Amino acid sequence: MQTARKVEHFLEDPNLSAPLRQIAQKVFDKKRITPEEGQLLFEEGELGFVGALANYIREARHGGRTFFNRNFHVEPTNVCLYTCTFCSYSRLIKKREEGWEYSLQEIMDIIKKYDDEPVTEVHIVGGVLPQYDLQFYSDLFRAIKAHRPGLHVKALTPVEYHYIFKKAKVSYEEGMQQMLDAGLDSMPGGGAEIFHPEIRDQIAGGKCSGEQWLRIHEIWHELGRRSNATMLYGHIERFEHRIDHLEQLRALQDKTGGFQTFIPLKFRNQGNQMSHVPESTVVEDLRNYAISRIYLDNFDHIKAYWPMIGRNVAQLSLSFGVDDIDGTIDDTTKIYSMAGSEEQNPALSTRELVNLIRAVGRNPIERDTLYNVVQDFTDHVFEEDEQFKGYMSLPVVN
Ligand code: V47
Ligand code: SF4
Repeated sequence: MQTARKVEHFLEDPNLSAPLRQIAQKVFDKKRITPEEGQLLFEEGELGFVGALANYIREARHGGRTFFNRNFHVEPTNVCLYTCTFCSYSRLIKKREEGWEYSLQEIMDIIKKYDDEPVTEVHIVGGVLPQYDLQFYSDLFRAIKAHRPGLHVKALTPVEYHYIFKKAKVSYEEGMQQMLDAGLDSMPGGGAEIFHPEIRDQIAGGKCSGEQWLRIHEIWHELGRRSNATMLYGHIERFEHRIDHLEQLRALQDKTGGFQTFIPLKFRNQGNQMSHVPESTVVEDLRNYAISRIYLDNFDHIKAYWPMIGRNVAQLSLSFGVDDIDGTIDDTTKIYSMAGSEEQNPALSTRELVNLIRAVGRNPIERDTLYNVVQDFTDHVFEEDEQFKGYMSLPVVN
């Protein structure tokens, strides 16, 4: 295996420092690296080095398989009472009259538009406003399940849950049970940002703490359900904050095993309060994917969210530890295009996505939200008249 030979080469490389060689040995032996070693990778690990280690792990786990799913996003509102400095939905940025606030019926009308589409998941998340409370979301999830029982509802984050449970005066445990009963299937990874209070207090506008975010996921996992995790990087955080974040996710995953995929989110600097903060380079984005893959040895998947980093970097990421690409999308949400992503109209048909993955020598596999294989597109021949509109979802806030 070529990727293994590359790692073996590092074990003998006199130009590498002893601590970096030791990390390569650990990766080769499938052993866990420590927080100090993670910090060292961020400080000294060159792209070629961390990339080869991450690719070795990725290929050992998944070979060339690259997962994607067909989903669409619904954002009930793009106005928010919180003041996250990186977000274009924040009340400091968005005046209420500039936004939308959909009723339950309007959301159902959006969902019904996909009735004839081969989508398997709806991803629901948006700003936080008082009318979107526990009752509203319980009614919404029930209405979706009544209309299309097979559609997987991946909805809301601890940011909303913390807010709506507090407002309804129910405990996290009671609240998550009510969501489960109403039809919630899984939780997306948003709202994590950076857990460490030194950074979170400056950027996260008074929303739930890192501890609360982790606790709500833990309770959800204890109910036997799955969720994702994200990290918003490349702004005012330092490497030690990224390691702290990854370490807390790894520790919770040891406890519950409930996380499915980790999605690093590159900070985009337009249309928000942090426009003066420069964005990370592509080299740093790829290093961050790779080090995340190396560090999170108990996560099955690392996902690239292509609307945010662009198609070319998404293709590159598949050689730096990423095995999962989100998703197939409709241009219905705006937060990343508003935040400065080069993908201003991020629609990608299933055929385009499959070709994007194949073009870099990987095997496209359509999955459902829980990573059951829906269809292997490796050798699929698209018919001329085959209409796969498959939509990719755009962001989500929180
Ligand atoms: O938590 C907001 C981020 C996240 C900006 O679980 C920004 O499958 C960069 O979590 N620059 C929401 N990022 C998106 C999200 C997500 C996306 C795709 C798939 C899944 C999943 C989850 O978007 C927020 C926040 O970290 N965000 N503004 C910005 N200016
Ligand atoms: Fe609101 Fe989420 Fe934006 Fe923060 S990131 S302002 S909680 S929508």
